[in-house]
Amino acid sequence: MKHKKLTTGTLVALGLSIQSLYAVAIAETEKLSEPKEHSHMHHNHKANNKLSEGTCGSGMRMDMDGMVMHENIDNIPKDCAEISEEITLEIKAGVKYSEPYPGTVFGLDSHSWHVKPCARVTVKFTNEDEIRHQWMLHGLPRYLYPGGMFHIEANGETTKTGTFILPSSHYTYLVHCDIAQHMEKGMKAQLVVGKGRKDLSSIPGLTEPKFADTFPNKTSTAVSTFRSENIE
Ligand SMILES: [Cu+2]
Repeated sequence: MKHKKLTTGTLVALGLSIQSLYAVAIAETEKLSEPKEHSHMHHNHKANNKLSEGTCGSGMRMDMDGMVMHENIDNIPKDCAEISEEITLEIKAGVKYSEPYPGTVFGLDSHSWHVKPCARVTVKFTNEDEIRHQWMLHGLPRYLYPGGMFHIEANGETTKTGTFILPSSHYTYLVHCDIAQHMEKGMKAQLVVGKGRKDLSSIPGLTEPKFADTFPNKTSTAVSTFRSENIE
């Protein structure tokens, strides 16, 4: 078997792909494990692990079914005296949930959730489609959540569960699926904490889009013009 030599560039690419295309990264890693030179491969594995820790932080779990990123089970935000409530949100994602909302393709069984400030929230995210979907929350304190983000990804028909703890502020957080066009086509939601802020725009079933698509129907005009010119 031909052995592929790893360069720094390859390792960097591998590290980056863990964030975006982790499935490819896993496939690559498995391929890299095949060669028999154990000492050499061990070295590469260590380098790769270091790189992914540096890129993604410590709170990351990943397997073939998907991942949970920036999970926080027991680190209470500094502005919270204690956990206010333990809440589990069971959330379903899939094409079928877009049906009530014309113009959307993807959806969630609910697009708005309410929890208390300082709540410990466990999200049980079930993807009912064969493609990837994500439940990505933005705006969390960055000293606890790198990039202010908590993220679950479910790769195909599977359930992924992850936990995070909210700070004390009353706020309305953006939740979306970051896969190309999924948010624009319906996978946009909000997590309302306490009194929240203003509802976000373009939440299916809740708020109007900021820039609505219009689908003018020219057929009726064309038909009447045709009729007046050719029949009457
Ligand atoms: Cu999606």
